Amino acid sequence: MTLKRLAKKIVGRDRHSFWHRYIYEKPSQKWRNELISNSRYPSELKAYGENFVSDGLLVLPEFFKGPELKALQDEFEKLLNTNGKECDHGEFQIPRNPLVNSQTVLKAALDPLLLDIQRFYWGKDLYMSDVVASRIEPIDVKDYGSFQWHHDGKRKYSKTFILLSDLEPDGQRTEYIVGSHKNWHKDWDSGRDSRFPSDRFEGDQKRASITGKAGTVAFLDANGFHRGNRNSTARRDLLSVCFTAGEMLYHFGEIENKVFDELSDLQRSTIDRPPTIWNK
Ligand SMILES: O=C(O)CCC(=O)C(=O)O
Ligand SMILES: [Fe+2]
Repeated sequence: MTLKRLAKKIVGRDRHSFWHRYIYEKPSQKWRNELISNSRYPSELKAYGENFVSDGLLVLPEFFKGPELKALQDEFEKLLNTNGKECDHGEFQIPRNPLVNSQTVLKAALDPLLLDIQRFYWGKDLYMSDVVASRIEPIDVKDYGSFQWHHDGKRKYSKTFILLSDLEPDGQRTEYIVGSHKNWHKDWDSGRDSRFPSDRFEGDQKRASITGKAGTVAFLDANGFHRGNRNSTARRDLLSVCFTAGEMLYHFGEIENKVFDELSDLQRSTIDRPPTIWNK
């Protein structure tokens, strides 16, 4: 067997090949230790970071509160009114370009502690790959798209979710199978291979939900099994910030100088990527 065929046998039909996982993604413990020793919140960062690494999911209740939360909610409402696009089934999305041109959004998305938790997870420098915001109205619909069990088909790919509305345990929540971020999905080529029937994780002890008051922040690795839920309980407003160390970068379009100028060096290097590695 040739080396190429052997590699194919190991990694399946994965067009990203194992280089992605073992070279782009491999965390460095030394790098993590330095991150902690340079942090203003070393003990929190270590505890949160280790939790995220072991579970693939971490929830920080009411991280944003008071005026900071109100500013973020007002900005979401404003951007939804000016730039929101209606999708199917009472779903509205704000595209990435207006989001990356909002100082209020970037301040929260790249908050120093939240960013460091993501950096700890990857154990190396990373990029903000994408940012999306959505409102889902309370509607009962059959499972579709991300509202069915799936993984994102990108291998390791982490997200920071910022809840902008209260989300009850029976609400339009995201569910996650704790620990499933370590899975190696051997055969997937299309969205279809990465989606699963609704009863796939029924009764699973490791099934957890992202819920809480507005301002709650959750971290998840979308390589793990997860799903959104649609039902008629209450509206959900969500800001979702995506991170990667190497591949899967989405084109933000122009970022205005006045927005860029307000950022720290670390925040700038997180959103500013060489054009050659843009994915879309
Ligand atoms: O909307 C949701 O709760 C699910 C979102 C999702 O699957 C994702 O961001 O990867
Ligand atoms: Fe997903």
